[in-house]
Amino acid sequence: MGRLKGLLALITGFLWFSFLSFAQQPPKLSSQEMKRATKIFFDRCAGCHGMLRKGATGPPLTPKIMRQRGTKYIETVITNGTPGGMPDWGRQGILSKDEIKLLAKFLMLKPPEPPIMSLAEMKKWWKVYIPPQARPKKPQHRLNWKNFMGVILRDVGKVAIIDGDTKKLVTIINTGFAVHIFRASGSGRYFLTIGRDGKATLIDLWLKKPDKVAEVKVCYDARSIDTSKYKGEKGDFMDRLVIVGCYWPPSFVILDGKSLEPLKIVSTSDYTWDTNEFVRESRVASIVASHYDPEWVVTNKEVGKVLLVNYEDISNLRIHHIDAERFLHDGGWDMSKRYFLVAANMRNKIIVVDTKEKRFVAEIETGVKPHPGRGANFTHPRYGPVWCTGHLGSNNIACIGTDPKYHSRYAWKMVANVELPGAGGGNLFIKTHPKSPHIWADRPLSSDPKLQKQLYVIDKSSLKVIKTINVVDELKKKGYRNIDGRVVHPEFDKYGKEVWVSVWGRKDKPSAIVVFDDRTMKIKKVITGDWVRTPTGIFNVYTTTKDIY
Ligand code: DHE
Repeated sequence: MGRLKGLLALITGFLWFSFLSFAQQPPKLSSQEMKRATKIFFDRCAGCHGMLRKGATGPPLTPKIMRQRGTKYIETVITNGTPGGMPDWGRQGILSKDEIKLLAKFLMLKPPEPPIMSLAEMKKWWKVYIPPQARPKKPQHRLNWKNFMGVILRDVGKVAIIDGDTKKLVTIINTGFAVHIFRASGSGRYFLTIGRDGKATLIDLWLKKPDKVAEVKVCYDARSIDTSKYKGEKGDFMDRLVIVGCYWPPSFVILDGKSLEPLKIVSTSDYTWDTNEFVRESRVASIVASHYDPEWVVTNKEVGKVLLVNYEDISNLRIHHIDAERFLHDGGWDMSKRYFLVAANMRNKIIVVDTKEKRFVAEIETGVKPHPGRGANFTHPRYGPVWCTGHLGSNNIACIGTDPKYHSRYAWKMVANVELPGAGGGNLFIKTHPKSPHIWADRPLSSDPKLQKQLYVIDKSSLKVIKTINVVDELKKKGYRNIDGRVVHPEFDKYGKEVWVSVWGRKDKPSAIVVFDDRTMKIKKVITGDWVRTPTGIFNVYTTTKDIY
């Protein structure tokens, strides 16, 4: 009996050994295939899994894990997605069968080490189209520029500026590959954009026809940008500096605010806050600019630290490191702009940092993969000031009390949990305005194609969803039969009366930007035309400048 057992163990061991040796055979790719696969991976996968594939918002995809899974399994996942938030690239028709096969093989191999960029290399990309001294001293048009809306036309490498008062297109500006966000300078005069390709542009809204006055590429992969907003006893820094947060190389870069000349690179490779392990690819996620201190709040994603970067003297840069949680993603200010709340989305938590006392305050579990955008602030009759977030993985909008002084019972506790109708998560952004009784929420990442097109209006006092709007169906009723896509990023106008939203359609078809009346919740205007291609984020100058959300 004992001998038989021994023999069986030997055979099982041999079979496992043969299986593993077989599973670990790396495929061969020609240099051209490698180049093509690297580009696809960069465009579609690196944002969530990291260039070095160590994982963040998405799981790690190291060659060891991938070879154990096998190419067939990987192809299935890339084609069909997962309930955890992985997009169904194949089913959506974004990646072809051929590309999926190539990617699956690529993932079996060691990731190529991406290049680094020096200040001198950045300067080769740097262009000033109109030097600061040649720019106008006052606006050269009579439009209400503080109510301009910047709209990202993602896949055509452009942004549009639309006049919020008249809803007319002011101009379209070439910006480069897949702009991610707009931010406004402290004075509001300049709009800044950052592309996934690390290219930043500075747009002067005072020109007769607003246009970019400077641009520069400071990394190969980026998601965030902000400016210096502080003006007070410690100096006037309004519009003087810009910061770009990079995914690769993992770093942030400080630039001159009026010319975008790159001034300083700071690496964010660091040790995890808890286990003290070194992470080469620890990337910069969200950045906000303080209104009360010459300081940026910078989130160091993979190591889970919040950095308070004092920009008073960039040659003697002071950085305060606050241990928080992994992996930090998007976040925003509470109503007082003293506390910064940010998602640690792989731990299902919101982290609170006090920028006045420069310390960690609390962590709150809110739902599956919180995704606040910048969040939504309002004063509730019972709980006082609250800040809310939506979730990628669960269908709830959670609100947290943010006033430890006068509403201490509720501070840093989840005081409300509003359920969105329909199963699953998929919410990306929520937005409100102090003058509005509502919070608006989208759901573009739902796996249900019907829910991807819906908007939800939540009443701030009852904390209930009072209306569900299928935007694409509403457009059809109005005769816009060809407009289709995911509905994304609600944004209020300056006055809190309108809510603008993008219908994120296909690149080869015109789509629409839809303006709702906030009070009646009905469509007020449909902005469409051949130029409206793949609209995503929409940003109002006034609310972005003042951080009203
Ligand atoms: Fe975003 C904000 C990262 C996918 C549109 N996105 C942010 C921020 C980060 C981030 C770190 C916060 C910036 C800040 O406040 O300084 N986004 C990422 C990713 O890593 C991710 C998950 C995957 C990727 O490969 O990029 C990703 N984001 C998307 C999209 O697919 C969206 C919908 C369209 C697009 O551009 O690809 C998208 N992200 C946005 C928008 C904001 C944003 C519109 C700003 C929200 C705001 O109101 O401030």
